Amino acid sequence: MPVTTELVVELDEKDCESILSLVDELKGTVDKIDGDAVEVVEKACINRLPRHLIEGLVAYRRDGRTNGLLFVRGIPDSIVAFRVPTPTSIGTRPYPDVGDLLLLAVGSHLGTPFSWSSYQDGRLIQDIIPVAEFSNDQVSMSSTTELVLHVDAAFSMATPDYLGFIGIRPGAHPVPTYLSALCDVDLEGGWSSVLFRPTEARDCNRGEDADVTSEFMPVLYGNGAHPYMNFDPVYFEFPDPDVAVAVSELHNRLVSVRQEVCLSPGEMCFVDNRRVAHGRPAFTAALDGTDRYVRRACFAVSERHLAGTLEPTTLLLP
Ligand SMILES: O=C(O)CCC(=O)C(=O)O
Ligand SMILES: [Fe+2]
Repeated sequence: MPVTTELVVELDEKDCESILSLVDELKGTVDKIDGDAVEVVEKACINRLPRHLIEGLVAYRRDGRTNGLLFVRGIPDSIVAFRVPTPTSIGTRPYPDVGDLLLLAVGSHLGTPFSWSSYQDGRLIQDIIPVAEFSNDQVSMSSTTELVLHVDAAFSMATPDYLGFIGIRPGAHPVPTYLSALCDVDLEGGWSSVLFRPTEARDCNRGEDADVTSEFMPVLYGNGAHPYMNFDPVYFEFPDPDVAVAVSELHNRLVSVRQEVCLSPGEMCFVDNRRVAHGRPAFTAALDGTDRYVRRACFAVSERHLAGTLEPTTLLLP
């Protein structure tokens, strides 16, 4: 069971009124989300978001002692923005809408949103929805397979610092997101020491014809008592058998501390993608507009390490 607590910011009626009027203004100004639009959103938010929300975001960014989760609650789930049907394919819904702008207005206080040009048409805010053609895959659009605990873009220079999720619809039978904080895992006892050494991690999911790519990085890194993780046991395999065994032990321990979170419409969750793994159980998708619907964005605290690869006008990586 998790032993640490997350940060929660509760918005009251007045807070919500001011945020929603800000987002309404933005809706009239921003007709796509790219580098320029992100700047417009960031400038519009200066002195406009509730003070305790900003304080919560700053505390979350600064305080490594919490478990790496921040929830922002209180946006009324009755607002029209959350009555949109769940799309059944990617790239067909109006973009941006109020949900996108809410996630961006709040999340941009943690970092710069970015994505990959090949992912969901290069949209900075992606739909986590079941899509028929991906049902059996190990991707956010699957449904019949469990999405195994992982951090996004592990073993990469572009590992996001934070992921932002906003609930749009829980689905008729609510489907949770699994969240497992590394600080809830007991790393004592020597079993984890091999994970702190740089090791070969082979990307084993690129299809049969593609070259296998390897990275040499540690699975756990940073402070020994409060480490970060490169964890994605489905996409990466480890030729060193000691590492493979320890990764599987880490997986079991992350499963044993995992929490299940169902985001209600308008509820936001920010996840420290280096300290908290996420996943999702298998579920049956109806594909009729009523399925679970979450949106997601990746944030980088600093773009310096991405300079030269992150396209500044689109905020996309190749
Ligand atoms: O479906 C979920 O809750 C998580 C999906 C996921 O892994 C992601 O969006 O990165
Ligand atoms: Fe993910």
